Amino acid sequence: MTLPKHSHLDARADLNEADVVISGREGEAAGVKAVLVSLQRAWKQMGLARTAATLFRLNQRHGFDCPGCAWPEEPGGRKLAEFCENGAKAVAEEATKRTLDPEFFARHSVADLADRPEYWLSQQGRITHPMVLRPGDTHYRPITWDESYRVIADHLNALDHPDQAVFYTSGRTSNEAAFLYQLLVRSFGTNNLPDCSNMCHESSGTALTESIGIGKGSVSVLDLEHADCILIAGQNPGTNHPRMLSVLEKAKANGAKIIAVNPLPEAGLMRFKDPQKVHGVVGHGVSIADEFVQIRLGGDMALFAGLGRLLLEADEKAGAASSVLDREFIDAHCAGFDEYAAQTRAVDLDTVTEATGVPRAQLERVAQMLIDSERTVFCWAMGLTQHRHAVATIGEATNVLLMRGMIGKPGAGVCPVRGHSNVQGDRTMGIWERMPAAFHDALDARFGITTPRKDGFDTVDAIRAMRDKRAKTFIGMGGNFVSASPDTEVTEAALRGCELTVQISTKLNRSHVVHGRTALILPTLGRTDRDIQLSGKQLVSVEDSMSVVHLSQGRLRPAGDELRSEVAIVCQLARTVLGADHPVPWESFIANYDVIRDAIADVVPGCADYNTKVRQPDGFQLPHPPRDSREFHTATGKANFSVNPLEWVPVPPGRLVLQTLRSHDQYNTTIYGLDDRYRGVKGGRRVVFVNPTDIAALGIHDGARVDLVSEFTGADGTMQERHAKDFLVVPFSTPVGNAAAYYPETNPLVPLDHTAAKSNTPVSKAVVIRLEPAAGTSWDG
Ligand SMILES: Nc1nc2c(c(=O)[nH]1)N[C@H]1C(S)=C(S)[C@@H](COP(=O)(O)OP(=O)(O)OC[C@H]3O[C@@H](n4cnc5c(=O)[nH]c(N)nc54)[C@H](O)[C@@H]3O)O[C@H]1N2
Ligand SMILES: Nc1nc2c(c(=O)[nH]1)N[C@H]1C(S)=C(S)[C@@H](COP(=O)(O)OP(=O)(O)OC[C@H]3O[C@@H](n4cnc5c(=O)[nH]c(N)nc54)[C@H](O)[C@@H]3O)O[C@H]1N2
Ligand SMILES: [Mo]
Repeated sequence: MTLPKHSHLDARADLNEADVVISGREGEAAGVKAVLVSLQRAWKQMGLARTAATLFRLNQRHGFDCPGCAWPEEPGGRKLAEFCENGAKAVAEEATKRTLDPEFFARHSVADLADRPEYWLSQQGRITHPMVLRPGDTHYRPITWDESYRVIADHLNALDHPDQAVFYTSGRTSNEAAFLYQLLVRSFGTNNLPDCSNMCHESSGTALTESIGIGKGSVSVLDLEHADCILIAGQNPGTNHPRMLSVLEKAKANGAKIIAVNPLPEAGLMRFKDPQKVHGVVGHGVSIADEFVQIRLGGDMALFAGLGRLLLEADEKAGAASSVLDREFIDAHCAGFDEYAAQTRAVDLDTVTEATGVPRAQLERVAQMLIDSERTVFCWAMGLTQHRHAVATIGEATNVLLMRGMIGKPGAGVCPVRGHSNVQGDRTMGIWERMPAAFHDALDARFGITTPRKDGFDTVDAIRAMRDKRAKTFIGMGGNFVSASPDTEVTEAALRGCELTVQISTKLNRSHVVHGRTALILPTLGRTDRDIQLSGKQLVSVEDSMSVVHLSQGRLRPAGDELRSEVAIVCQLARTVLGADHPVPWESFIANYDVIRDAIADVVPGCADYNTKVRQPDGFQLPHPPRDSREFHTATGKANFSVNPLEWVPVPPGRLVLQTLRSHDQYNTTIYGLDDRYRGVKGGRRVVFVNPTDIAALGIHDGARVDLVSEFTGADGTMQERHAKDFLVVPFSTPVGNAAAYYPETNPLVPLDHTAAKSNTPVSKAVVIRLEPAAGTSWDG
């Protein structure tokens, strides 16, 4: 396979990456440096007045919800500025004063833009006008809103079947817009609602639904603060959920022990300085992890199975009076324990050591910490969800909690830490290709419509459908489908094969320049922008990672008069596509978002009285039967122990297993800058972190320039190769055989068909690669 010349996939296009510098890593996360870095960014993008107007309203009761991540605000007295470096960067990125108007598009052809790196695209500013690219055109041109709705309606209504259209959602969309968007899509006649969650926490939802009957976390911030043991696996909170660190610090002050399970010694897991506190400005900060378990990629299932075995053994040893297992809980609330215990007693601890790389003594220490703890929380993110055996891994982690009765009591439970600020809310509102029948029934009854019941496409299936021309229209409600999805070349070809691609966006990204025959860009308001409709200023609502729903209100002057709210875009599009006699009162929704919330109250479980409850000072928490009353709405009516054959990720000889992850200076596909302070990288992103032992074994040296070649055996048994060119080798503390490099530069290496069992999530954390000398170099060059 030869890689076509794509300069956006090449190393040095426009970026001066030759200047990348590897220096000392910062000893701790956050601290005063974080405040300085974020203020610099904020001033540069927003200027003084907007900086003052935004950073102080971040996550405040009358402010807007931070578009950074889904970590909850602390209830009750919120700090004056719930400050976080990466939250501030996310705001600066959205509230930037830079704008990107029709003249910009007249200056830059689409071919020119397609040659630019993602970083450059995202730095150009907020999009100000609806733009169209007609077949044969070289440049996007302005178009009126009415005309753009007409173009979309003409395409959609000309399809042979509604299932030929794909409606993607990213996780920043408000509850109100998400509810209306799925209503539009289902009214049109399809469940093709793939979302970023398919690539993110889908494995958590699948596993938890099987185990405890609901796919959401069971803890709140207070539970974490009062836990006495918190295990954090596959998550880098210092970069991706920085506000979690102050909660961990509080938990530690209350006596909690923290176990970090990660292949990398991530700065935020090791040391933390709270920028809100005096010791954050002086001194060395708090060390976070009491136990750092440096696990091999994909070793977590074996880790939890090994811990399960040690707990069972300890229970037997303690005899009749043992409190290691919570027998009462198991007997009253669980199913499948005997089968689980039988399998787990037979787990071979040498296999566990081989799969995890964790020494037996440490495994025993961690088991003892779990035994000693009365209140345990497990937190996790992409390090667990993006593996072939992700669902089984999360099931195995949940087993360990169930054994000890750690669900549905204060200070204990499961905590999948969500990514996008409203990804959980979007799901609650019906953004899912497989909503349960009861949800459809409620929609149908409320609006007098008949929604289709056949499951729709998730992200991977949507790419396959577009690739095979079974789908012809792509509409994206936010996000960057082209760059976030696996197998970049395949995904790009899939999008280019569409008749129409539409991106409803705040900022330019690669999905605007890799397009269908006709393409539209529709500029929309973000979280920080004020939203004024006929009835006055509008509020929207969002749900955080802990099921708390609350309001968000932006206050900034939008980047131009032509921007529309996501709600307005959906409703006007719906009217044009579905016609004047469609029974849903679309116009009434635009004028006053309370009307949308009244509909949500009638349709979405747990949302009765939505308009009132969401206006309570800290919003309201959605029901969660295991958390609230130890009820488990599973097939057995109980919490299920899951039993699966043990899987891990061996490293083939001469190869490395690569994880693709985030730097400290990006938000998913939006690149803020080229530094990764906490990992000691400055000025470039095409680096691959490799253990020094592997560097020596492969006969290369620090700073060698290499191509990454992924190897994957397809369903037909043939070996496929994929290439990503020109990366700099950086020695790093990662387990032998395991490497790491940044997403999205490495997405071309992730095979579309390599997905997690049951959740179909792309396996972004275990890509088998080999290293080859980059063009113009040799192994000693
Ligand atoms: N600033 C900022 N904030 C963000 C985002 C962002 O890009 N920038 N993205 C948001 C989104 S959408 C999400 S989903 C979250 C993502 O938050 P994270 O899940 O923290 O993101 P990743 O960078 O993918 O990091 C994965 C972590 O898991 C570890 N890991 C990888 N493989 C394994 C494994 O097999 N086992 C174990 N135990 N650990 C492993 C990695 O070393 C790394 O520390 O963050 C959200 N918040
Ligand atoms: N290899 C690899 N691939 C991955 C991952 C990985 O770890 N490794 N992580 C996966 C994960 S966890 C996720 S969540 C996905 C992320 O996938 P996406 O959510 O699709 O990607 P983002 O980069 O977050 O999308 C950014 C774009 O959203 C638009 N946007 C921002 N704010 C708004 C808004 O308020 N409204 C609208 N309409 N648009 C807005 C902007 O135009 C911006 O360019 O990527 C996945 N892909
Ligand atoms: Mo995510």
